Amino acid sequence: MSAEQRVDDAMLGDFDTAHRALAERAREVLESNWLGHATRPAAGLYPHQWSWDAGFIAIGYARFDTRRAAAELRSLFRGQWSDGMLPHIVFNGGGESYFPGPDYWGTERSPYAPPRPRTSGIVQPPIHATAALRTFRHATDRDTARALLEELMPKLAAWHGYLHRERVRPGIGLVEIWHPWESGMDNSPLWDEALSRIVPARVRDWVRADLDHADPAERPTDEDYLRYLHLVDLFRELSYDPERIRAATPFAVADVLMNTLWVQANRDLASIADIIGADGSRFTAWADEAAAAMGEICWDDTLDVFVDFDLVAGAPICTRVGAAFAPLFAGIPDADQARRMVRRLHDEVGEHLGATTWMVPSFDPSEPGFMPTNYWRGPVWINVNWVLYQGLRRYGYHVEAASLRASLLALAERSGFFEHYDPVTGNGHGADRFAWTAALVLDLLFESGADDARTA
Ligand code: 2M8
Repeated sequence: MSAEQRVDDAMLGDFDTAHRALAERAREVLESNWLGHATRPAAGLYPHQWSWDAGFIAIGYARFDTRRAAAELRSLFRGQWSDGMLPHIVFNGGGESYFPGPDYWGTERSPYAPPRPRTSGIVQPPIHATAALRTFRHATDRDTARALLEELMPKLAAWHGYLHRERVRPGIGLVEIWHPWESGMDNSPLWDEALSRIVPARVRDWVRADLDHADPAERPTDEDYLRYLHLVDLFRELSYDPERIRAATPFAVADVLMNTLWVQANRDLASIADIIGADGSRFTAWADEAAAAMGEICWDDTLDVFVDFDLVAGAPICTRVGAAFAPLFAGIPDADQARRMVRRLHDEVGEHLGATTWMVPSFDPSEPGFMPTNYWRGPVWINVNWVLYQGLRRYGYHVEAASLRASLLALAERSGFFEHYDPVTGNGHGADRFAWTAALVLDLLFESGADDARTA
């Protein structure tokens, strides 16, 4: 690594030697995934730019390189559609193999899709305003960061406008997803029942590029993929018209993690508006609306967590996933609910994984379908745990937060920067040198662990 690629010593402040080395390795992982205009999640498996990955990656860059964080977000918004939709993949022009690629998506059928860059036709969780605000807050050069906020404000407003206009049904107040890929937690057990109602697509001659790069036992099954493709085929036939999709989709879920990030992103967009002297009152109203709806629709008084709601079945999805604890991040639970959630976390994580760790796995280890190395059906993911860490701090659970941070840093130190980790062994699985893992480890390193301990 060249001298200028090393994380600046001054920026590493009080890091001890081990953490300094970890930060340099994380920085190097990000650098190796930098494509010149954006950061791919990982070589081979994910060669393009993904939407919520870009947000998490920008949060990491924000700690040491404002311009790189800005470039990451700017690059993603080059793929924004004219109706405000921010697609979940912005494809590179280079023809790297990924399935389904731009030809399969066929988004040129929509009058809103840009001709270039080519994109997918669905969304991912809206972490972008949060990433932009953190880029400003951590910037050493506030003028550059303020210019970024001014540039992004109309684009973020259009993105949130799309979500509120097209994804919030009147009388519900929650953003809905129309595809498991929109949640970011692709093969989570959350979707099993809803997907079982979907007829697998009859696609001929398809080749899953992901299986060239990953162990099939750690990926969704072909049956899952054919159902994912059924939904893509339907959306393409409907020319990606949100009104027609809303009326026809067999999959519509108000997801807890999506709505948590939506609430916080609206609060953060209101703060951005404040900083640049614009009116952000509608974003505050949207945050309040969704937070109240989560309290009414998603709080489960028996499980002591928030659960998803299947809008097609008209029923809650009482599946115990790690993301159920996410609402702490956005200040959604009241103090009593938060206390009950933390107690539940203690029982679930402590009992099954040992009292020394607070890392939350993607699926409850006591469930029969728990699979410790299969993607979103058990492994620990750093982004969900980063969300939980912020939430624990927000509610004053500083001891738990400090313990979670220490566990996450120890995991990366021991096993490297993997896409996900076996919660029982701590071994890394999925893609190695995974960008958001490196970015969020960097962010956690810059958080002052000493502050957690002091305020405990
Ligand atoms: C995974 O999803 C993509 C489809 O969008 C895939 O499996 O090909 C998910 O883990 C998702 O959350 C993530 O954004 C993406 C890229 O890291 O990979």
